[in-house]
Amino acid sequence: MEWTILGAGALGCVMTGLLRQRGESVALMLSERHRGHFHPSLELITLTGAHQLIQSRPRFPEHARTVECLLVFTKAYQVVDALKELRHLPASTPIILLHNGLGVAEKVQALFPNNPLLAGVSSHGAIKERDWLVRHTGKGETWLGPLNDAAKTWSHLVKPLEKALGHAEWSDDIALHQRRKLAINAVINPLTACNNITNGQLLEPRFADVLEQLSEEVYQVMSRLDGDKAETQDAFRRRLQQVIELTSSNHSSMHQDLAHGRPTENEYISGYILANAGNQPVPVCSQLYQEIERKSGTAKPAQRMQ
Ligand code: KPL
Repeated sequence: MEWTILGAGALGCVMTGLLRQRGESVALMLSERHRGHFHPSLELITLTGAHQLIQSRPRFPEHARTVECLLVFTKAYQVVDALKELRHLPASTPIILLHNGLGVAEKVQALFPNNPLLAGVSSHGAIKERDWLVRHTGKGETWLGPLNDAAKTWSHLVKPLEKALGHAEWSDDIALHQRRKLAINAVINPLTACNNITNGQLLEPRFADVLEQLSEEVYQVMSRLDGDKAETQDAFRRRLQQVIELTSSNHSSMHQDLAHGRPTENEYISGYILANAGNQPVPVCSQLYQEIERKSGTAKPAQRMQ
């Protein structure tokens, strides 16, 4: 089976490299802006600092009919437009969404009602140094699971992913993993983006109060959504602290998006918290949401596609 990667950003390219290193067949689905410019050799800087040239097959939307398994690594706000280009995707082809945040899957399900729809949650670290040069910055976990009934028979996909990534596991409740990741992103991403800091700088005493207040707001909203599967507040704090420490030298994806004048995933991260807050006051989350919206107001729609 051939994997097709949609979204040649940092994580999409690192995954391409890791799968190719294990002998998997991988195609990269490219957009119009790459036509005629594609450099077929992707360069991957591994965790040990080695540079490796990675070969993958370039594909364009007219090849959608031949896609066997689609891994979607585009940003949350790009997913629907990118998938609309692939309307000839066979109905049997599984679509695996790996973006940050929530609120996209429902739209994809409406576009492709018969396809197996899955979500993936990955904590691998990746940085795009420039086009076709990516650095793998951290090994993480990868979870995969079904978002509709048709996807329930696709658990065998984790085997090759586990070989390539070190860890990959199937979860029948992938939505819980997505919400847990979103809770972390809803704290780290807007705070680092608004304050122009690395993830690790969040542990400086000057951010202690705002970090505590935002964590509390996010925990209260998300734990209500998780119901009896909710983690304790202490467990959430420990997990947050661990992610901050593990990614301390990273700039969060939202920080990078703002810094490069790109649109952000604000709507799908902080926007999701606001939309699900009900009667619970979320003043810090709301203020950060507005600040990100204001700061990213200059990002042009034309920059939305990778
Ligand atoms: O997922 C991330 C992101 O930046 O989007 C974290 C975990 C915060 C790492 O930077």
